[in-house]
Amino acid sequence: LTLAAAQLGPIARDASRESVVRRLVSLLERAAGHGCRLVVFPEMALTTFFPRWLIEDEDEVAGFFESAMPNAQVAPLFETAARLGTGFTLGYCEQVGAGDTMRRYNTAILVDAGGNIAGKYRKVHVPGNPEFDPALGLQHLEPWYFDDGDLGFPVFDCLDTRIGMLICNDRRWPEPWRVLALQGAELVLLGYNSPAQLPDYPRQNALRTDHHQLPMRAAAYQNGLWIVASAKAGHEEGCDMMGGSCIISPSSEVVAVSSTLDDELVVYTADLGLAGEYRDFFDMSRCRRPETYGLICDRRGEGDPLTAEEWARRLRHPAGRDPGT
Ligand code: ING
Repeated sequence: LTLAAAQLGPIARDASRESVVRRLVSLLERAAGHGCRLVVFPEMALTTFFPRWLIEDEDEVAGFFESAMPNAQVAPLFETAARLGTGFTLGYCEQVGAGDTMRRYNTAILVDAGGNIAGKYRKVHVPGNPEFDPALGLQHLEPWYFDDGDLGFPVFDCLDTRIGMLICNDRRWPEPWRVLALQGAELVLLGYNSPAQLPDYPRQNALRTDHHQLPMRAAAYQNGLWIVASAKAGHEEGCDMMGGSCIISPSSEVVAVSSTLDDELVVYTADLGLAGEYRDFFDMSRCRRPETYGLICDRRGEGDPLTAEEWARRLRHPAGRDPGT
């Protein structure tokens, strides 16, 4: 399956949807010219990364959200996909309802080669601070704007493969990848907006690219997944955003990577069979021991060590086994 990460350069705060959609259509057409069947656009691909500001003008905030998808402004993208037979994933800001029951999500959709929406994911790990904090060098106010995703980590059968989607910060956590793999995903598509520097964590700055690639390389290997990760990159409204859009093989290798901080295609023809080969190597259904992993679901964060008795209680009746006999 020939895949592309369609990296985007910066999007200005006042950029019109029409101008952004023209860039996306151009990338989709170029990708189809390379034989791509599936193109991955970044997180929040229709707008600037506005959670870097606390915007009090509700009209401006509402202007960053889509309350219907597709809609008239993004229609050219869907028409291009159908005409070329090339699917895509698109990150955007989703508004559901209005007034007291309104919900807002950081969302990605999967659009199939016929130009129809085949799946939706809403970001689960919404990072940053819930309120403006003057002590911080960098505001990252996603929880101010977005509700936590409420669709779980669904998978979709599309283009003769099984696909999951994740968004940006999700990639840094091991759990979502495993939950997708446990449903047979072999390809995970992810968009991101990651600051190139973290003024509040300066010791991480030299490791930004490692901290981007490392969890995805590990996830690809440990779960037998192909991963396509697509950046919103470059100098956007005074903030430097990482590039490094890449395609990662289940072997853990970064097989293709972007070289600019602007609109750029990263293309690779993936052997999907490799996902199964690594899955067979680990043989999860034989070797995983979910009865020993319970703390992962019982606890959100760190707590007291379990005593030997508590471990024994947890392991007394593991599914299908009785160590006492
Ligand atoms: N961006 C960030 C990321 O994980 C983040 C999250 C928050 C980074 C606070 C630094 C500081 O790369 C997104 N869009 O999730």
